[in-house]
Amino acid sequence: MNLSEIIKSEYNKSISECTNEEIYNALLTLVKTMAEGKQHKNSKKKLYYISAEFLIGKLLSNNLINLGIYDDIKEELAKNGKDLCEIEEFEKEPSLGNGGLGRLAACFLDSIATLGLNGDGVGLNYHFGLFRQVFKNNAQTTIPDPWLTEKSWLTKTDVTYTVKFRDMNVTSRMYDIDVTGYDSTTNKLHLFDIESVDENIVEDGINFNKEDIEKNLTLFLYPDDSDDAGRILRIYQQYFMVSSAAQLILDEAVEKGCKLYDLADYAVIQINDTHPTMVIPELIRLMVERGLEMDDAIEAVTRACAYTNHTILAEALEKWPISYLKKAVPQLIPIIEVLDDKVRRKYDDGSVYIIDREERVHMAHIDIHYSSSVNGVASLHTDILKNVELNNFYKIYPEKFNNKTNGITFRRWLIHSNPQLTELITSLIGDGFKKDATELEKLLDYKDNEEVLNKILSIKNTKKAELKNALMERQNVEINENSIFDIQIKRLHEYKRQQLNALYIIHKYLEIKAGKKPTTPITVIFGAKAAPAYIIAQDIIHLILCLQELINNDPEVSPYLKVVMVENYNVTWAEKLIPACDISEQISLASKEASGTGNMKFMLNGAVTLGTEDGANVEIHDLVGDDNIYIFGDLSETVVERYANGSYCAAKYYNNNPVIKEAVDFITGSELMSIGDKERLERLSNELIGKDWFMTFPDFDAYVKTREQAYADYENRHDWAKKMLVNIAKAGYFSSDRTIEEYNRDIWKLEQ
Ligand code: CR6
Repeated sequence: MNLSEIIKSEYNKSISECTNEEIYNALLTLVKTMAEGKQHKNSKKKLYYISAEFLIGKLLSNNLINLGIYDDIKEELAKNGKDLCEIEEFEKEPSLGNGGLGRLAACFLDSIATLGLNGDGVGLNYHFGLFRQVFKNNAQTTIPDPWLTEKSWLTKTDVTYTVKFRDMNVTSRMYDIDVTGYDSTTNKLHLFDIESVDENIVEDGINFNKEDIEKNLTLFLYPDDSDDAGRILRIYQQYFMVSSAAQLILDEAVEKGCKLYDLADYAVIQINDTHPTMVIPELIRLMVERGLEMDDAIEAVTRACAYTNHTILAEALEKWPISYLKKAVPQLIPIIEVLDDKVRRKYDDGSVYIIDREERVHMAHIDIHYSSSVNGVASLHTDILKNVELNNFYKIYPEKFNNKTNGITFRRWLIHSNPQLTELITSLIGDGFKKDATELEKLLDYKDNEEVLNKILSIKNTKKAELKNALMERQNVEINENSIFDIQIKRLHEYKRQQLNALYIIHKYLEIKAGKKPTTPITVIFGAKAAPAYIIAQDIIHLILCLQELINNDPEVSPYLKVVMVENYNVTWAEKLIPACDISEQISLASKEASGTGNMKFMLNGAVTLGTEDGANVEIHDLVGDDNIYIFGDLSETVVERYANGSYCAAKYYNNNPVIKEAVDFITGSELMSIGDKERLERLSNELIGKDWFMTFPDFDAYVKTREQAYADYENRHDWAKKMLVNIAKAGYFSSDRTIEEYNRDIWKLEQ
């Protein structure tokens, strides 16, 4: 059935007579029907990508593109006086993720389907997602972010499992979202949920009774874990996810004739960060329950599992007190004790034990001992894991460690979000790059082609004008489309150093006040959510919002400098911001950003990176060369060393560097900042002077200097356009198709 036939049968109307909502619903039916016809044939071995987050974004355009009908549908609608972009507005973006890890999982699903691999995602159906961010009085407030509507991409299935907790049994039900591959087969994203969840228990922002598990289990992603009840709720969620996943995996394998001991011939389980770790003891438990010897079950599960580490921040590696696990899932304790005991018998080194002296279970340690692969997500990150953070494990299992540099799907981050650039590229080098992204290198032939360079600049201008309009429409903020768009969008975290960017803004503001005006005006744009329990992160948002108010209302400065923080930054915002960006801020403290993936999206859209030698920036630098990136700051070895010898003293920098002192003092000392909350600003200032754990001060001078250099170079539009072109041309390496091919070649080994 085509679109008009569906509309005829569902509404008994023609396209032009329908409301946008009716057309949206009809498109859902069309896509689902087409996707159904392309289901993967379900070969013997299957990948299960288990993740607490899947930040999938809106799906309509993406599905139309992947099914090859985007242009036709757009045209058909236009002929009938309808606009596909307006219809897309009906779709609510599911906020089933937090940041890069969740978006990575979504890009991976796209590439897995595109490469025709047999692999599904498994996660949870959070009703209110992470949260919706609303700014009030220059601060972040949080409310639920509902996305489930009567008609959506979600299909309720008949698959249900019983999940047993200490104090109750619940029934999990599987809901499916089709994952269409680009010109390829369709896979599934399975999201589990329970029917007893009650959205009405949420009141006053995102607060709810954390102990009422039957009613709260799948309300939110990452519920506040600043108290015991919140932490135990997270364990309930994680176990609910993995117990459902484990039952699904075993059922599907057995149905294909698998003997439990041979699980690895039928299933490979990618554990995305530590949240799904309990799938290991749960699978072992289920196998023993079904008659396998414990040792055999452990071996079978170890062969089938693989673990991806996404962080070197020690505080982000989950460690659950045994007492908490006992409260929620006591059935796993004997298994975890056996796993720990085996480690203790083999190794003397207490740092690799699963259960530590304080009776806490180190989830990553379970993953490393009991999976067959451990990977980092960028080359530098994997090196740091091997040589520093997980060195004791690397010495035991050198063969398990491998690197898989992250990637992004070009279907969403180029074809969908930047059709103008896609069209230009296609007109120059054909459309082979859509399936083989390395073909983008052919663009290098046009490096000195004036006409092409001008077109690239003109597309950037178009995208900047589009963003200007979106900001006006959504946030009633006016920006100058002829200014330099300097953008930092990512979760708010001290290690990502939005505070460094904010200090630069203060410095620049003071310079302009003193009469030193930039040649081209500058618009600094932020987008970031902060975890509700992360106070300093909230304080940094507060500082940025105060600077926004102060600077934008200062008639002396605002013609030259503007600050904008988009509210509720999400995938939909990213799709508008990234194509419009001139300078991509990737300024994390070297050694702390495992990879970053925003950096790749910006590069692909012709933004030039201003960054530290961290995460995948290192690989971007290698690819584009010194002339096409702005690198500054201390190297990761210096940083690692400085932490190790405990020599860093922020106050020394503050006292000895007048530029730093001036910028920091402005936060609490300037009358102009009285628009802010004194407590918040003082806490932030004290944190910087007294601690500055992520070492913003040592990099400050280099940051200012390099940023000024980038702004100066921007003035030569011809040379800048060349840098843009080189960045686009070299982005092919960061296609998630490449990443997934590597996962499959080295770890999954699925039929293609
Ligand atoms: N925050 C890393 O910090 C990486 C993504 C995906 C992160 C980031 O550098 O690009 O994972 N880590 O690998 C975690 O979420 C733990 C992230 O998204």
